[in-house]
Amino acid sequence: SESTSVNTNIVTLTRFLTEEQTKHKEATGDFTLLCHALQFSFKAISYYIRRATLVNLTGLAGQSNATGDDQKKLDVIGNDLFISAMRSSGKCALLVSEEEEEIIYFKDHSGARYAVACDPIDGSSNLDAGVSVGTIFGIHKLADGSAGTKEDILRPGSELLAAGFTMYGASAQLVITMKGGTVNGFTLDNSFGEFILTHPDMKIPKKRAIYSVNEGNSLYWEENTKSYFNSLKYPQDNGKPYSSRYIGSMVADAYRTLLYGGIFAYPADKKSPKGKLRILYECAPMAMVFENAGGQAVNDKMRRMLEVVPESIHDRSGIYLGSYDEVEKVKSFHK
Ligand code: AHM
Ligand code: MG
Repeated sequence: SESTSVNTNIVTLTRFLTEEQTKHKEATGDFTLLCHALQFSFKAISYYIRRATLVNLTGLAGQSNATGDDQKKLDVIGNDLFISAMRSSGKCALLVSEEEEEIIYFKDHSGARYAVACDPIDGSSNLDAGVSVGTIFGIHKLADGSAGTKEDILRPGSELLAAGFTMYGASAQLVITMKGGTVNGFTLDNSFGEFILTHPDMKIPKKRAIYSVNEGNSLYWEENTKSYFNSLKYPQDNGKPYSSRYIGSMVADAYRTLLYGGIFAYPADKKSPKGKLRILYECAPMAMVFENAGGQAVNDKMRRMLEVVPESIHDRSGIYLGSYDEVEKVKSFHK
């Protein structure tokens, strides 16, 4: 009504998922249940991150993870929360986590049809400073007749059923997209304990003069990488140079890029010839979000990121993702 400006017709993530499910006649509700478990893990991780400094959860856990990074206490908690959520959903057959060397198989879930890849807390070097971090996830469906094997997760991103991330920033922002669908953003309302649809049908601006890359690596960059970024900083014809923004949390840098436009890149270089970011739980889910929002994502060879097939579960790739026009420009420098 006109009498109040309070929105009483709120679309929660729960409502959104239910409505999505009814659009698919063949849907069994399993995917929705899996998403509810995901949603719970995001709320729980968000809660612990926000209390970290108060309850002695900053600092190292005293171990290294599968890929040799120092594990923070919150990396361990985030990973445990995520694994428990996936196990208890009963719908997840196998899970790849950045924090686990091997695939986790949930053998007791015979009817489970999904394979999930996740980075429970991405950007954890930022944790102790209270800077934004995030969780990234990608969901595949098992091949027909499969009980869940490595081959079910070593798939190109183009086959992802759903993907997205939650950024734990000033508020928790969840972005999710389904195969062939739109991109929708939700904000966690802490008092309701619900993710509320605040960014329906997100579209990345076609271009914007902002670049996001760790320039401390430029010594190791290949020539075409250097000339591309130099072209942004030293434009010809008296054009204005781009602004630079780099948080060092992929989720936060990508979320800003999604909203404002521009380019996020972590190129492969002479020091990391395969790149730094992981295909299954960093590059591919982000690429799906960006493509479904009208942007593009490519690897160093200018191949569509979603077509890259990982050779191993922790396989890495260089990546450029961003506005449609900006990625075209990236390509023109890599011919
Ligand atoms: P992590 O998964 O160990 O946290 O590392 C991934 C993070 C990304 O969030 C971010 O884009 C990148 O590493 C930053 O790396 P760098 O510190 O080399 O710039
Ligand atoms: Mg991580």
